[in-house]
Amino acid sequence: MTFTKTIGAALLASVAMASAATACEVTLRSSDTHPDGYPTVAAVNHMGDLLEERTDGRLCIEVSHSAQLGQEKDTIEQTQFGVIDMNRVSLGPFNNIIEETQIPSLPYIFRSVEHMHKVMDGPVGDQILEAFSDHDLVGLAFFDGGSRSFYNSQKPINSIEDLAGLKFRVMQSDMFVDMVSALGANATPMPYGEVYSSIQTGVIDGAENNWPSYDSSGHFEVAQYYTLDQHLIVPEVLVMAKSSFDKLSAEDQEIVRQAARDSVPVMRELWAAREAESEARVRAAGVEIVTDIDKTPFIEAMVPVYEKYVTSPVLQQMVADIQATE
Ligand code: GTR
Repeated sequence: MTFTKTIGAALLASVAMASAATACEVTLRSSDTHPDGYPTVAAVNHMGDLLEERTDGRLCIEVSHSAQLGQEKDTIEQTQFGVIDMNRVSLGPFNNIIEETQIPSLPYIFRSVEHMHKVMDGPVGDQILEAFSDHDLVGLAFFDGGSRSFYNSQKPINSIEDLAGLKFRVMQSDMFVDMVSALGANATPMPYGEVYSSIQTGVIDGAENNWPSYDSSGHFEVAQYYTLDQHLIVPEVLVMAKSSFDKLSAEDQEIVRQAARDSVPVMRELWAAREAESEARVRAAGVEIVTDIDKTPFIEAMVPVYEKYVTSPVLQQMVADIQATE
């Protein structure tokens, strides 16, 4: 009897599991370069839970984390082709493809993270999300990426002069190459996944990123000098392949958009907690951190970058709108 009951229970459980697995009519595969548990991955998983709930399990999301589907630049192309349904990436690798994404990626464009939230939650954010539609993508939501600062394996950076001659990896964006050159250093664009070994082998001296990425990538192990110059506050974005989006009914499309929007406050909370955790972890690991850096020469050095990239009236208006946002 007990035996039969056990088998019965096991069978029921496997039937339940099978039906749970097959209940999703559509499973959207979403890419992320970060490991499981990272705030961006957790936020897209949360969005997936909302989708399942709101469509009675018809729509699901499966996040392929840890760059399982490739490095960001390649996964962007695959998303444009519809091979990948969704993608959570930084705006940086979009800079060379969609010029509107350059504006919130400009160095020192935001006065603070709060300023960035205000802008990206408002009309400029909507304008950028809209710009994805000319590139076979649907812009769904912006996530936090904190502020990015330089780290390297050679020496502490106490002033802009200390950057001279050092070689830094940047995301694959021409604007970031020019940003580093304008600061007097050398830039090498390279995929995120190659940075650790490139620092270790001396191909580059360092890179630049936020606390959680500096921590989770392990870059702090090979580049122990981190200077909080905070040159970038680049938002991250969640996009969907237009071809995958177009397969959904108008009602489901709206559910997807809303679930993405609803994941944003959750992401922001997870992000703030993770920033504090990561900072504590790398400080405990003995990283040397320079916090009192004079940012004025850094900001002044960015004038030629703005001149080169903020060219059309549309882009100039976006910059003016951002600066006017209180
Ligand atoms: C991280 C960001 C990633 C990726 C990475 C990089 O902060 O979350 O999407 O862009 O930086 O530097 O490539």
